[in-house]
Amino acid sequence: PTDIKADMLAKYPPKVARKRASQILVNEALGNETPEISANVRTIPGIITMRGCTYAGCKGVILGPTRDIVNITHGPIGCGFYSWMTRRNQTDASAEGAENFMPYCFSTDMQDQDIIFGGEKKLQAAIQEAYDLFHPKAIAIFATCPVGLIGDDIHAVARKMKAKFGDCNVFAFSCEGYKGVSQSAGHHIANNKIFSEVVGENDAEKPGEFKINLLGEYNIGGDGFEIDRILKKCGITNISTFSGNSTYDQFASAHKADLSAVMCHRSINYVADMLETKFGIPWIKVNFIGAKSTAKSLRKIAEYFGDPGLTARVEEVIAEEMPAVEAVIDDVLPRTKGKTAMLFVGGSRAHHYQDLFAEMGMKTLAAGYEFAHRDDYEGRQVIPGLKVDADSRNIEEIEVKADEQRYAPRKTSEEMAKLEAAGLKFKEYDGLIPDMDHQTLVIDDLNQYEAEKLVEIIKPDVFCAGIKEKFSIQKLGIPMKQLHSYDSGGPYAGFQGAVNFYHEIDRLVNSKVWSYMKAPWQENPELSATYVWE
Ligand code: CFM
Ligand code: HCA
Repeated sequence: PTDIKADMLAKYPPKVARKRASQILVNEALGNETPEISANVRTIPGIITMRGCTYAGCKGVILGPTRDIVNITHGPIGCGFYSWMTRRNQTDASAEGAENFMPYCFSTDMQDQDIIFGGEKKLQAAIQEAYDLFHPKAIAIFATCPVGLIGDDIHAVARKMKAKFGDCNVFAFSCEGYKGVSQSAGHHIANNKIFSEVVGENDAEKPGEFKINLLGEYNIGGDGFEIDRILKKCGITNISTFSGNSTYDQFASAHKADLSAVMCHRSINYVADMLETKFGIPWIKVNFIGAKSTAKSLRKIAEYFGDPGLTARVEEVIAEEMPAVEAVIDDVLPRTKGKTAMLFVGGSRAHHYQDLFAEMGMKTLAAGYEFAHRDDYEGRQVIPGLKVDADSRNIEEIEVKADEQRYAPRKTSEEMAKLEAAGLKFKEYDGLIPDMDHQTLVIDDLNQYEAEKLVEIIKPDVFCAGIKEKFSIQKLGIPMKQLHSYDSGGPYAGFQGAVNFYHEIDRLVNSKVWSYMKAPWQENPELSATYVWE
């Protein structure tokens, strides 16, 4: 692996090589020692990164899956158009009277004259038009790069319209694409605003004995539906998912839950903290990717509530669901065992999906995140030592205190101590590095050049990443699986999802089609050209 790292850096100019070297790590995690990686830093100009922008993280990722908020992109039409239904986040709007604005693309469609003379009037008119047409519960406004550059005061417009309507919450996000080094800043901007503007708005009591919030689950390919099916079967009530298959009202009621279960640590761990600080709701890390991980997560939730009836029910559900999963494992394992994978995805899946591959006897040789922070790699214990740089300072921090009326610790400190002593870990995430084998590669913000180089050197049996990587990898003759949109497949979460994934990967890694494939220039030499510089 050390040679592979050197090989990947060989072509870079010295300064670039030095910087990339700190983001490429040969895993030597041993015992309590986790090596340090450089993460959440700017991509070097000129490099073709896999990352997206802050607006994408705010509007597309966090608010995108909420069906009854009208999301207006304030900016040139391209930003709205590209974030229009590209993420496969599903929603269930089948209930009587349910509102669903997700199929729409709302934008102010800024033109040159709006950039020159300002776009606030146009934004105000767009909000009014959306209100008149749909009378939604809430309207959200998202700033794109030019809005920040010309200084439109979107928050003032939002306040004015909210006051004018009286029956519609209007709020705005300063999530200009350049605000942070990646999507991650957009998550933070989105979540802070949802926390301060929406969470706690609805104090109505919620029925249910064991009430949780599922944080950081976005219902891609129907994952959230499968998790909800399992939770329901166990008798666990999901008050709100942030933000898969969600509604405005679910966010407004999140403070009524008694536990937060965190799936994607990167996009939402701070909301889990804020829910605890303000309302007294503890949080644990869960992972519903992988059948064993699903069982483990359910047991963790049951352990927290400490109710013998719930514990028994959870065991029943696991016992009911596992035989179907094991039957498929027994079938595929002889064909998948010993195969290898590489995973380069966002800020949590490059970690979570390793559990699914492990269940199939497959080894992850290299993995990394596009935009996760050091705590997602090394574990939460590094948070106090993280440097606050110019980019992180760009994101507004909100101050959260215990709510005077509504703060109520869900467990006494003795009960919490007892659970901890029994092994239930609160507010904890160990990160990706300690879970990976010795001498594997961990790479942050992998780029186009390095992806191709890695594949050329290691030739994994499957490469997992996103749409921008898909075709360049396939052209190298390697099966490629998208772990963002799942291509057209999914769900992959929970028990039934695991079965879907085993079948899909078995099909991919055992297909002969890739070895028969020839690139166009190999097939038709006349298509290959030599560029002559004159
Ligand atoms: Fe969390 Fe996500 Fe991800 Fe993410 Fe994303 Fe996504 Fe992802 Mo694409 S919130 S970090 S910003 S799990 S959109 S649902 S698939 S990169 S690994
Ligand atoms: C985003 C969304 C994305 C992109 C996926 C991809 C998603 O980052 O803005 O590159 O294939 O999951 O849809 O991560």
